[in-house]
Amino acid sequence: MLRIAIQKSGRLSDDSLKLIRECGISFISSSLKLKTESTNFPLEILFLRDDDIPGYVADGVADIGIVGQNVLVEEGMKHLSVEELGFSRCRLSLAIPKGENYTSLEDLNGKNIATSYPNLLESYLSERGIKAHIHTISGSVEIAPSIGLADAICDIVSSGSTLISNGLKEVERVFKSQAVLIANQDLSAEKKEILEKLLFRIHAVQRAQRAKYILLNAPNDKVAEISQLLPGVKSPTILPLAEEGWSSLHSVVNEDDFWEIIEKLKAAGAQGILVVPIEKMII
Ligand code: PRT
Ligand code: ZN
Repeated sequence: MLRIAIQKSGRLSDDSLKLIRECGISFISSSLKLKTESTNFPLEILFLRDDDIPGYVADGVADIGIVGQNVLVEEGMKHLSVEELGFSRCRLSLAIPKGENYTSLEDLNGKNIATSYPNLLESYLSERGIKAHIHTISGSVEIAPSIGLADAICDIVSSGSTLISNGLKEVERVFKSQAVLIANQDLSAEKKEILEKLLFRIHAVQRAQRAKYILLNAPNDKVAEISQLLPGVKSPTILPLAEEGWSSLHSVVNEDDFWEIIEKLKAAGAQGILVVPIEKMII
C-alpha cells in the first residue's frame, strides 16, 4: 500500500483528485474524511494542508504527495521532487504600488518587502546582490503596501487580477511554479513498485493531454505529402475510402503544433478533418 498526501481543500485539490481518477484509481471521497483508500489500486489518500505535505513526505508519514513547487522549494525540500504535473501553474513575483517608478531590482535596495516566501525571496535577492528588509506574513500579503507595512510585496500571481485590484504592479518574476509529485527518499521495494505503476499511468494521462487524434480524407496523389506532415506515434494509418481515389489518414498530433499543422494540411488538400481528444496514450 502506498500513501499519497494531497491538499484537503484549496487550489491543488480538484486537479490532484482529477489526476488520481484519470489514472483509473477509484475511491470514495468525502469532504469530512481525512483519509480514504482506493477500491482498485493499493493507494491510500491523506487530505492535508499543502504546507504540511513536504514535511510529512520527508518523514515518511506519507510516501508520496502533490504540492506546489513554491511550497516545496520554500521549505528547502526540492530534492523530494519526482515529476512535474503541469497544473496549478503560477509565479512568485515582486510587486510595487502602481504609481511608483521602477527601473531595476536595484530600486528595492533597503526597502521593506512583505511576503509569505522569505526563503525564496532571500535567495533571489542575495544572488543579485540586493539587500532588503523581508517581513514574513502568512496571508493577505497584497494589502501590506496600502496599510504602510511594506514598500513592496512578493507573492503568488496567476491571472494578475489580485495585484491590479490592490493597486499594485508586477515588476519582477522571482520563481515559476507548478504542481509536482514528491516522494519519500527511502521507500521500500514494494512501495517503489507501486509508485512505478502510478508513474506509468500518470505519464499515459499526461501524454494524452498534449496529444490529439486526427482523422482526415485526402486524394491518393496527396497522401505522401500529407503523411509527411503527420508523423504520429510511428507513422499515420492510411485506409482506402469507399470512393475511388481517396484515402483516410489517422494520426496523432501534438496540441502545441496543432493549428500550424491544420493549416498546412488544408493547404496540401486534406478534407473532412476531425480532431478528437485522447484519453490515455501508451507508447
Ligand atoms: O489551506 P492550505 O494551506 O492547504 O492552502 P493555501 O491557502 O496555503 O494554498 P492555496 O490553495 O491558495 O494554493 C495552493 C497552491 O496553489 C499554491 O501553493 C500554489 O502552488 C498554487 N497556486 C496557483 C496559487 C495560485 N495559483 C494563486 N493564484 N496559490 C495562490 N494563489 C493566490 C495568491 O496568493 C494571490 O492571493 O491567488 C492570488 C493571486 O491570484 P491572481 O489570479 O489574482 O493573480
Ligand atoms: Zn498553505
